[in-house]
Amino acid sequence: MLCRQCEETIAGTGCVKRGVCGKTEELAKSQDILVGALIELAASGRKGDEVDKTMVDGLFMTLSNTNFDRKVIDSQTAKAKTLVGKDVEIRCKDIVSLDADDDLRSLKELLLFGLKGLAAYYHHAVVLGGKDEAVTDFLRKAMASLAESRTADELVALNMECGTVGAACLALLDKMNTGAYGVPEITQVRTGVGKKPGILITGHDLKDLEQLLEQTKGTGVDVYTHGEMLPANAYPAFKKYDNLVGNYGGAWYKQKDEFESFNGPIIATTNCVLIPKDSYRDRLFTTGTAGVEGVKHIDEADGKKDFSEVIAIAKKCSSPTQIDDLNLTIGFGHSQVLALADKIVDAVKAGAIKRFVVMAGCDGREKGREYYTEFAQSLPKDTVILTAGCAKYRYNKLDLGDIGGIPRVIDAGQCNDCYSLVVIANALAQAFNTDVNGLPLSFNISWYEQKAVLVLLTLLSLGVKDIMLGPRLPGFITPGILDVLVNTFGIKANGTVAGDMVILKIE
Ligand code: SF4
Ligand code: SF3
Repeated sequence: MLCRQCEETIAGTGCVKRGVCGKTEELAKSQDILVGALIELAASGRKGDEVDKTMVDGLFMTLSNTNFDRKVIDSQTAKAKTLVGKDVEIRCKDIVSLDADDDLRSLKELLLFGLKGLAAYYHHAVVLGGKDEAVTDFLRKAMASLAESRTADELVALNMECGTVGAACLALLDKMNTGAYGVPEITQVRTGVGKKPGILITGHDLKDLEQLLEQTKGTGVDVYTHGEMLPANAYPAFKKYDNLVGNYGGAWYKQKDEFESFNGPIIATTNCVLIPKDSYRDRLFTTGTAGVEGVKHIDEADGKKDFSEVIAIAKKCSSPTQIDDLNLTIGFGHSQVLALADKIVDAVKAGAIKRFVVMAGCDGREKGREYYTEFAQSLPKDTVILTAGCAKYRYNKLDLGDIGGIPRVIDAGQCNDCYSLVVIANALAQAFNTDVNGLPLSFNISWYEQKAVLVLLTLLSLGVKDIMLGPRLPGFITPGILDVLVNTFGIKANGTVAGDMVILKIE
């Protein structure tokens, strides 16, 4: 195996025997074959809802920390092959075989990983009834291009198009989320625990949360959010449930400890799910594209998921062991921030806010990521952090205060809500009659998986320059392609983990 699609890949170059994530050689092979089959499906020219669903689900399943169940991956491959209509010979049996030339291969990997992120975000929108043929048309076109001979210029253009389509997809997702559950409101979320038994729900899928809240109503079982589900607490549709009592724990990589101490069942709706410890394996459930071999999976039937088994287990469990008891302020989607826009613009004009720093993206387990906590702490007091994604867990429990009532950490939500950051940045640019690069705005993005690759391509396609990317540059980027990223977009590596630190200084 050679997998280097995430930031934690071994030595920054590639997992070869077993993934840091726990992926085995056999599973990696199955996933490569699935990606190959999806490329063949795209190249076959077939279209239609079934083709698109197979493509979107299949790509999402191969995202880091999403599906560790080889049977599920192999059956998705079989679906793709059936749709192609013949026993296809899969040309791309592993990612490295995409191209002989290192730079071309690097650009194809960048595209493939961006497409995985795009498929994942599109999946979230589709769950809520969203549809945009521009996304699925592009997915098919770009997947097919991976098996073709393309020049570097053509591949750069496809990567930029991936970012542009990504922006449209994130806008669609924003529309679906707010259409279904209302506009997020500024909300205080408690992290302490109650005395009742609880169910912990993690991942990004809001529809799963909705169904769980409905089914746990009046059962005496509380529901807590974890990881990327934290922002759900800000939606009006979920605030009306008394049984949604707060958020438990932190980012995905802490789940092995936090799922254990939660004491009750856990539902993993999407990435990031880890291979569980035995201590909580029996009370872990997956659903949707998430999966772990030997862990129960809850399927959808007629648009509904039945969580009764989870609720029955919860009733027999003790209440969660408290980790901390804080209040987190969340819910700064673009509507809330735009409502505060005049106040923010006045604060900038008066010199009370000197700079905004986008610290969005992913969290991860490496020690070097403490940099993000230290960075947030050391920022001058007249600086405001804009965030989305699980990166926020590095500093959202610090009390960084406010500037004249404007909090110094403006949390727009999940990585799925990165669209809000784009809307906010554009609104600021308009207010100051400049473009995003002309604002007192810096980007210090931390990445882990392929949704972050898509968000990065989206920012580049929108013309954002001088992004600081860390804690380490992608292992699939060759020196030649890095030169292109540095020269064209001013990308900088903070290299916190690799040790070659270029620290972003905000003064
Ligand atoms: Fe390694 Fe990341 Fe691939 Fe897992 S997803 S095998 S950690 S590169
Ligand atoms: Fe986090 Fe996986 Fe990326 Fe959604 S949950 S941001 S790492």
